[in-house]
Order: sequence, then structure tokens, then C-alpha cells
Amino acid sequence: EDAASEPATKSSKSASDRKVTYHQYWNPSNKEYVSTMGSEKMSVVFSIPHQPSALVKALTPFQNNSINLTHIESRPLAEDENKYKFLCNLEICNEDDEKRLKKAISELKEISGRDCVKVLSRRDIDKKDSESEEVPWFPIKISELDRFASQILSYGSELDADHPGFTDEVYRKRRKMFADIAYNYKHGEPIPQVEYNEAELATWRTVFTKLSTLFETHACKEFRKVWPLLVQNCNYNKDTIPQLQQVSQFLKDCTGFTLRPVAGLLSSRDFLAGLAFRVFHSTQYIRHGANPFYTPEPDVCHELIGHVPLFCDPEFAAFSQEIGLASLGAPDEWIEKLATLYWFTIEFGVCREEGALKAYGAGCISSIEELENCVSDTSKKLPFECENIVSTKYPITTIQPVYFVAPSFSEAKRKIREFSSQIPRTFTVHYNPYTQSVQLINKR
Ligand code: HBI
Ligand code: FE
Repeated sequence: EDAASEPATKSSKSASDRKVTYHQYWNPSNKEYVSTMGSEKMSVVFSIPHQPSALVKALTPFQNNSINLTHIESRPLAEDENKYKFLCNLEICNEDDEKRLKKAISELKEISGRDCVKVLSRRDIDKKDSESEEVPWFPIKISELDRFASQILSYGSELDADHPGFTDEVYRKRRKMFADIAYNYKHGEPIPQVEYNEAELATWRTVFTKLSTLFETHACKEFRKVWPLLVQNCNYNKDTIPQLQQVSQFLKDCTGFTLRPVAGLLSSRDFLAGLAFRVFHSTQYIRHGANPFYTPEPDVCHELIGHVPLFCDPEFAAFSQEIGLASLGAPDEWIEKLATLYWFTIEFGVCREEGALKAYGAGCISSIEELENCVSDTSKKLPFECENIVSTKYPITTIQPVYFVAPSFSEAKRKIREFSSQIPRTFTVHYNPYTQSVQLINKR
């Protein structure tokens, strides 16, 4: 029954033979399943009337279904002063937990209304039933990305107990400041400038200095080409954390990509939708200085050093937008596939240059360990086939065991376009760069 928890057998089973749940992934080199974590974190966000006992009522579904909450937080609702929004964090450990959670969610929806409840998780557990023909909401014009600001997996300022900055009051205050910038940001505004403090600058200096030693030998040519321009134009150096606004302007001049500040992790659906409009959601805070070479979440080092240089390349920008356009209105199963494509390209992609392997994925470029691992023989390299990529499980907190070697970015874009033509949608999506909006054209 619970196939996921029995020990992996080293037989000839392939990744698709077995049901893999939670933090298990298929390691193709050892042909076995590896478990990375015991539980999966999720958040439930719901809005309820701003009046006594509304919260007690909204929490009864969790009580009735024995769901253990780990954190709860409230905010007034910008759109409606008569309502309050609550975020609850929880962890699920097995399928029984998930079953009870789903029941609690549907009860909560009865209480506060279907549209007032949202589940935020890496896997979309709050799926619509497959008979439902309803197309999930998606932004049509770039300004509608404002809707995502409050829908983040954790509220940015509230750190988990296992976060390196959990007990650091100063760090927590800073995180709240960064979260507020992102929370209040509206499309078209300049991104507020931030004066980074000494501790933050010291962390940047450590990371920047160490990573810089490997770029010449390990990073792809697109990265190496734009890096000196970022140094010249955007204050990329060991003593300055570049300002998002200045970087965004530079990116815009290169490829039309822009940055939007974000307070934490967005759902895959929301995050990918940004790419459709050539918008990259970027964090602005920096990791905690206790451990400069480890961060449990994206931070400004990862975004500015890992992601930004590649978005300056026209072919890479077009490739990235293609994944975003494919995601708009796609069913949940397809969002998961596209998120996996994102992972093995934009995050952990490698390519070949005159026979030698080079890194282009941001997760590789912003980590020493990954930079070394991704071009060495210790990790497995597979050819770039969308069908194979999307059925590959990957670890999110440890070094990657497998990489897919991309052909040129334009060829990768062609492959993604061909692959995503299978997405069951009644429309095709075209991007109009003049109006920064998508046009939907009915199929048939
Ligand atoms: N949210 N803010 C933010 N930054 C990311 O890099 C990010 C995200 N949400 C999902 C995500 N990345 C990917 O892992 C894919 O699920 C798309
Ligand atoms: Fe990233």
C-alpha cells in the first residue's frame, strides 16, 4: 500500500514504475530512490471577516481533521478593509496527513468561500478534479502580476526554527523590511533602493570573491560575455551589493527582461507566469552570514550572480519566456512538468562548448560545490529530451545527481515549444511586446 516508505529495491524498476511521494527522488546512477526529507512544508492562506470569533471558526477544520499547524500569521487585506488574511504553515509527513489536509481544506472552503482559500506548496495538492473544465486564472497583462505579491509560500519575515537567522533579531527585522518592500511593490514603480548593512556586505563579499574564481573556467560563454558589462554598468564588485532597480534597467536594455521584488517563494504557477512577460521575481534580502555558502531559499546572491547574467542573453531570454508562456492556463500536471524543465535548465542547466561542459543554470553558477559537481564526472549527464526531463525527480536541498546537457538555447526553445504543444488548452498564447500582454487565439 505505502510503496513510498518501503526500502528501495535495486531491481530494474524505472522511475515511472513506482509511485514516488514527498521528498523522494530517483537517482539514475545508483538506480534507487533517495529520501531527502521526512516532511513537506505547506501554507494555507485564507481571508475571513474582520470580526470576533471568525478565526476560531476558520480553524475548526484543522482541529476536526487533526492537522498540526506550525505557524500562524495575520495581515489586513489591502483590497477589503472588512477582511483579514491569515497564513498558516504546516507540515505533512505521509499520505494520511495529506488526505486529512485535503478534507480540512474543503471544509474551510465551505466556511470562508472557495475563492478565499489558497494552498501554497511545491506540489499543487489543492488540485481541481480532472473533469472540471475550468481554466486556472492567469495574468493577461504585465500589471496583473501585482496579484502575486501576497501569495508567497512563507511570509518572508517569519523564519522557520531551522533557518540560520531564526534567533538573530537584527536579521529578522531586516527581513521584515525587505518583505514589506516586495509586499507593497506595484508594477511600473522603481524598485526601492536599499542600503545594505556591514554584516550583509560582508556576506556578499565572501560569496562574490569565492565564486569569481571559478567563472572563467566553469561558466558558459554567455555568462562570461556579460559579466564585465555588469561590473562596468551595475556595480558588480566584491564591495557593493548591486541595486535591483539599476540591474533591472540594464536587463531591460539587453533583452526586455525586468526584475520585480518578491518576499519569498512563489508557487510554481505564479513564478512561471512572470517569465511569460519577461519578468523575473527576485528576492532582495541576503542569506544569513553565519553560513555564507548555504541558503535554504533564494537570496540576492543567487539572483544577481546566478540568474541575471543569463537573462541578459537574447536566446536565453527567449527560451525562458517560452516556458512562461507554456504555463499560462495550463493544468496542474503540466505546471509540474514545466517546473521540472525550469529546474533542469534555468536553475541547473549545463551545456557543451567545444567539447567541454560549462554551467549556465543559476543554481550551478551561484554555488561552488555545484559549479564543480556539474562539470565533473561525479555527476551523471543525459541528453536534452523534454519527455525524459519531466519524469526525473530531483533533490532540492542537496547536490544534483544528474544534469541534462542543453543544445543551443534556440534549439532548446524549439524543443520546449514542440513539447508544450501537447498541453491541453483550447487556445494558443501569443505575446505582444508592444502592450506587454498576451493574446489568446482560439484553437480549431
Ligand atoms: N519563487 N521567489 C521565487 N523564486 C524562485 O526561484 C522560485 C519560486 N517559486 C518556484 C520556483 N522558483 C521553481 O522551483 C519552480 O517551481 C518554477
Ligand atoms: Fe533560482
